[in-house]
Amino acid sequence: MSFINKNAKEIHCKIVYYGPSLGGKTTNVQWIYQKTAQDQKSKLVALNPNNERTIFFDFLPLFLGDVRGFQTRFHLYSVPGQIVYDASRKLILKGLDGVIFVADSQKERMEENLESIKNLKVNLSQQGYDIEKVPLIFQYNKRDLPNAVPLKELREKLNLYNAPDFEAIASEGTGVSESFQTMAKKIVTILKGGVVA
Ligand SMILES: Nc1nc2c(ncn2[C@@H]2O[C@H](COP(=O)(O)OP(=O)(O)O)[C@@H](O)[C@H]2O)c(=O)[nH]1
Ligand SMILES: [Mg+2]
Repeated sequence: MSFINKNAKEIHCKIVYYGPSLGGKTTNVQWIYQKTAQDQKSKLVALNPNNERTIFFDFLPLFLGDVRGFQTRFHLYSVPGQIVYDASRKLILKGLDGVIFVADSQKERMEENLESIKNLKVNLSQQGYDIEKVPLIFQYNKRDLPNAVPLKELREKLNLYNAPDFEAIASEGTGVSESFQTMAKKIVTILKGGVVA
């Protein structure tokens, strides 16, 4: 759920990057941070000092325009993907407006992708969200690697929700902005009271 700051005339929205360990969640958030001008963003914060580099920051994406005189400030979080950090993942999901699921395209990582989606579904429902209704985007990352599974197969196996999806090479920035902007626009449409398929 978005949070409204009437004094600052801002609506705060939260996007969570979810997915298996080492899939590229932190790389996505870091890329957007680096591409955002200094005066539009907060500091980049590391949540816990494990090797998963769980990070967050917030910023004002200028391309969106305003919602009835309010600017939209987006908070981006990367969750830790490893199974042992389930408590942290649950906590980070609280108050979310949308999820970008970063899948690792490598054949060897398919099982972990599936496991992570199952985990997302359970954790969302524990927070009172329905995976079928929450704004959701799939990003098939690491398309540059030779062992990447064909797009069609990823779609069939992972995107059971007919969510918008994108191919990405997050380490080169490919597909990162597209994924974020599609999610941000989706959230703003909802804020404006529009219908989102
Ligand atoms: N080859 C390749 N490596 C990537 C890509 N995206 C991220 N990586 C690398 O994968 C590793 C894990 O990325 P990270 O963002 O930390 O994953 P996270 O655990 O999901 O946050 C890092 O070494 C990244 O540089 C990609 O598209 N292609
Ligand atoms: Mg990470």
